[in-house]
Parts: sequence; structure tokens; C-alpha cells
Amino acid sequence: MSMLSFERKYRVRGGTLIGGDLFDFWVGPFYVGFFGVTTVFFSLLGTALIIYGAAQGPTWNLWQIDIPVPDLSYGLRLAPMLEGGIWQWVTIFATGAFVSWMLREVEIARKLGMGLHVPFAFGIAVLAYVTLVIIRPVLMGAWGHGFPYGIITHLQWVNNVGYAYINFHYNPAHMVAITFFFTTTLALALHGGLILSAVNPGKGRPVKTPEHEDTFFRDAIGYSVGALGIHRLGLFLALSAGVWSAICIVIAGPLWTEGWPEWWDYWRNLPIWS
Ligand code: 07D
Ligand code: 07D
Ligand code: U10
Repeated sequence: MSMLSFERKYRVRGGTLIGGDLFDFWVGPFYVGFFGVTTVFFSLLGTALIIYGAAQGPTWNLWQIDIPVPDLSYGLRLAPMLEGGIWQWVTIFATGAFVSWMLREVEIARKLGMGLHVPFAFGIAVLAYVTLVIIRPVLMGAWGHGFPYGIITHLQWVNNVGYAYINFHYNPAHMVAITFFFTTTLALALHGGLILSAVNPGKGRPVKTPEHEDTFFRDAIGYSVGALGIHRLGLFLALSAGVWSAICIVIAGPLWTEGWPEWWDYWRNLPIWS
């Protein structure tokens, strides 16, 4: 394990949100903490339930396993275990595990005296998940609107929900989200390329400075966002992708019930043209 001397210096007490010193220890490389225990607790229960659900058949093929949502007729009530109840409990345990993981990241950041950017960022992924399986189903009045837990079946859900709105590509928030995803990969490719070209220029050639990095982009596009700036921009782009994804699905149904192509009719109906 590299950096053990550093870790020894920083493996100090404190920074916990709850539980004081009780769980303030490490197991191998992993920090435990109160939320490490709750993460393990929720993950084990959730995984056990998925295995129990898989055992109900019809397959052990990992790609085919499915934990289906309750029928829409159950509305927002608890369903019997074998009729969607497993999905409901897995949802509770998964949400518990994801929130615990985020809070464990908060405790680790506090211990190290660092900012909370990483847990905040993970919080956006959790927000997208919670939007899909809790917020939107609640707004639409039935747990059956959540996505099923299966590698192939969750793809079918995305496909079916997409076509339920005729053409999901016409959802304007979906367009914004996709643009942010694409821009994130562009920014990461530019940043990864720039850093490697400067600090790993090849055997026998001198490592270049941040001034070289700035100058490259000033020469190429007339402006450099800077070494700190590119990381701020990267985080902003990636989090915006997640936020606009959550927006695009939460408006599909609760706010707009027709096909997305029809949404654009507002443009033709503007008083400017009529
Ligand atoms: C590389 C970090 C590692 C994480 C990995 C995922 C499990 C699931 C569970 C057998 C980038 C581990 C997977 C623990 C096993 C059971 C019951 C992260 C990296 C390797 N999806 N999705 C995948 C999840 C949704 C969509 C792959 C999760 C929404 C499409 C994997 C969630 C919508 C495609 C997966 C989730 C959606 C995928 C690769 C939760 C819109 C693909 C994921 C909790 C967001 C791709 C067969 C990956 C694929 C794919 C997991 C939600 C759409 C199985 C855990 C409902 C269109 N999804 N997904 O690399 O090949 O992420 O599918 O919200 O094409 Mg999905
Ligand atoms: C939800 C994942 C959260 C993950 C968490 C962590 C574990 C632990 C452990 C590895 C949000 C889980 C961790 C389980 C693992 C270990 C050890 C991320 C989540 C908390 N679409 N579309 C999106 C594109 C079409 C449709 C989002 C592109 C069609 C629907 C994104 C195209 C139709 C929904 C996106 C395209 C359609 C989406 C997904 C192209 C289908 C959604 C990203 C090029 C016919 C979903 C919030 C995301 C959404 C969504 C992209 C096409 C339908 C913007 C590029 C036209 C129904 N689509 N789409 O949200 O917004 O990540 O979800 O054609 O619900 Mg789309
Ligand atoms: C970045 C960076 C940068 C770096 C970096 C990185 C971003 C410039 C300096 C990081 C990037 C990388 C390393 C690149 C690769 C990363 C990816 C591609 C992202 C995807 C990542 C993965 C796919 C890996 C996922 C792996 C995970 C999540 C680890 C899995 C971990 C576990 C299973 C254990 C988790 C530990 C927990 C929860 C707490 C501790 C618990 C234990 C050790 C278990 C024992 C439990 C206890 C002691 C508690 C007791 C439990 C109880 C009581 C409950 C019991 C309940 C019952 C019901 C029995 O920018 O800088 O470089 O590197």
C-alpha cells in the first residue's frame, strides 16, 4: 500500500457526524464510521432480498434476473412481497445504502479537513435515482412507475417510457442533459490530453509547466480557463448532466402527459405568428 506514512499521519480521531468515537476506525484501507456500518447493513439486506427475488425464478442468468415493480393498481400502498414488495424494500435499502455512502464520504472529508465536493457530487447521482424510483412514482400516484431492477429489464423500461412519449428526444430537458453529458466527455478528453502532453511528454523530454498549458489553449482558441477553472468547469458540467436528467424524467408524466413532439407546438402558437 503506497502512502502509508501519509495515512498514518492523517488517520486521526474526530470529524464524525454521529456515533462519536464508537465506529471511528479503519478495516484495512477502508474507513468504517457509523455510516460504514449502515452502508454494510443496507447493502447486505438489499442484496439478500435481490437474491431471494431471483430465487423465485425463472432464471439465474445474471443478465435476465429481474425484480419487478408492483402493479399500478397497488398505487402508493405496500404490495405483497412476491408482487412487487421485494422491489419496494430493495428501493428502501438501496436509498439507505446510497445516502449512508454519501454521509461516510462527508465524514472522511471532514477528517481530512477537505471540502464536501465529492459527497455533494455523489448526492446528485442519488438525486437522479431517487427521482426515478421515489419522487416521480409518488407524483404519478403509483410505485409501479419506478424502473425494475434487472440489467436487461431496466433497459426495456427506459425504452418503453421513451416511446410512451412518442419521441423522448423531443423532451427539451433531455436535450440539455445530453448536451451536458457530451460536453463533459469533451472537457475530460481535452483535460486528460493536455495534462498528459505537458507532464508526460516522453522519455528524455522536459516536463512542461502550467504556463505551457495556458499558452496551448490561448494559441488554439484565444483563452485558457486555467488549472483550477477546468476542474470547476468539469464538476459543473458533470453535475448539470445529472440534474438535467432528473429534470427531464420528473417532467415526463407529472408535468407533460402528451408526446414530446407536441410540446413544441407552443412555438407555432406564439402570438407573434398567428
Ligand atoms: C462505470 C461505475 C461502476 C458501476 C457499475 C454498475 C450493478 C447492477 C444488479 C443484477 C457508470 C454496477 C451494476 C450493481 C447489478 C442486479 C440486479 C458507472 C461505473 C459497473 N443503472 N443503463 C447500465 C445501473 C438507470 C441505462 C450498466 C444502476 C436508469 C442504459 C449497469 C442504476 C436509466 C444502459 C447499469 C441504473 C438507465 C445502462 C452500466 C441505478 C437512466 C446501458 C452502468 C441504481 C439512467 C448500460 C445493460 C455504468 C448497459 C447500462 C446499472 C439506472 C439506463 C448494469 C446501478 C433507470 C440505457 N446500467 N439506467 O457503467 O450495458 O455506469 O446495460 O439507478 O446501455 Mg442503467
Ligand atoms: C440514475 C444512476 C444513479 C446511481 C447511483 C449509484 C450502485 C453500487 C457497486 C460497483 C442518472 C448506484 C450504485 C448500485 C454499485 C459497485 C461496487 C444516473 C443514475 C445512485 N438518451 N432517456 C436519460 C440519452 C433515448 C429515456 C439520461 C442519449 C431515447 C428515459 C441521459 C440518447 C429514449 C430516461 C440520457 C438517449 C430515451 C432517459 C440518463 C441517444 C428511449 C430516463 C443519464 C444518443 C427510446 C433517464 C434520470 C442519467 C433520466 C434518461 C441520454 C435516447 C428515454 C440524459 C445520449 C430517445 C425514459 N437519457 N432516451 O439520468 O433522465 O443518469 O433519468 O439517443 O429516465 Mg435518454
Ligand atoms: C480521482 C482523482 C485523483 C486520484 C484518484 C481518483 C477521481 C487526481 C490522486 C479516483 C479514481 C480511480 C481510482 C479510478 C477508477 C475509478 C472508477 C472507474 C470509478 C468506479 C469505481 C469502481 C467501479 C470501484 C467500486 C468499488 C467500491 C465502491 C468499493 C467496494 C467496497 C466495499 C465492498 C467495502 C466498503 C466499506 C464500508 C462500507 C465500510 C467499512 C466496512 C468494511 C470494511 C466491512 C466490515 C464491516 C464492518 C466492520 C462494520 C460491521 C457491519 C455491521 C455491524 C452490519 C452487519 C449487518 C448484518 C445484517 C449482518 O481525481 O486525483 O488520484 O485516485
